[in-house]
Amino acid sequence: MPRGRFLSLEGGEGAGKSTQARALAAALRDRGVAAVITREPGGSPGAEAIRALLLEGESGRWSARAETLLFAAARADHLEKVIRPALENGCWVICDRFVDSTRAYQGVAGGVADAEVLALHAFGSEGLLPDRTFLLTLPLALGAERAARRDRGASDRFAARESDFHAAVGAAFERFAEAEPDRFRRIDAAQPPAAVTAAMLAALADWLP
Ligand code: Z5A
Repeated sequence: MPRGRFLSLEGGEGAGKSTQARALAAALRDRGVAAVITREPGGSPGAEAIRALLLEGESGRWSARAETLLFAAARADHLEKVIRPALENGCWVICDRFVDSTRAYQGVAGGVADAEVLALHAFGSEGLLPDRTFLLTLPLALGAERAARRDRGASDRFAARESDFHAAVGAAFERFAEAEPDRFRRIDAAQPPAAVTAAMLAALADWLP
């Protein structure tokens, strides 16, 4: 059985990653591709337990180093229990955030060196990277507005951070995309949802049946 494709969606808050993960999975299934949607932090029972530790509580509850370790531990469990088995069964995996989020949030915006994040990823998750990563781009203010409308004032430890932090995250993602053009595809996420999904499908045309 051929291994499935591993796709990740990245971007700042409110970019539409969860919306597009669902839409992309439906579009792939329509084309006869078995697709599994999952997310980070979380995706397996153990990683979902770590997700609660990471997202709840005071903004300063964990240092960036402690967060890096927690995200890496959650990812190791998620990969072992969900992502790898699905890929080995021939399913395509659509993951809402993956290691590039740790590189952007804890790394560039949080001050942890990229080499340290990648060393932990090598240990915890054998350095596995997605086959293709969609970077959903849109102006920070529009993303914050969408997320605020969805969350009606409630925000987690990350969404509550200052706009400088979110700007650093956005700039980091742009740099990663520039550095790895074979893996990344930039998608304009300010378009209507159906146009965003169509752009992602077009960027998968080389692999679609
Ligand atoms: N984090 C980290 O620091 N390090 C890591 O390694 C990882 C994560 C893996 C997880 O939060 C937080 O953890 C995250 C980074 C950090 N925090 N931040 N910021 P989460 O899992 O709760 O949520 P998220 O990943 O941050 O999701 P999000 O960015 O808030 O949302 P989204 O998935 O990108 O967007 P959405 O929910 O699909 O859409 C938002 C709203 O906009 C919703 O009402 C939609 O109906 C609407 N929408 C979506 N698309 C459109 C379009 N195209 N037009 C108009 N409206 C739209």
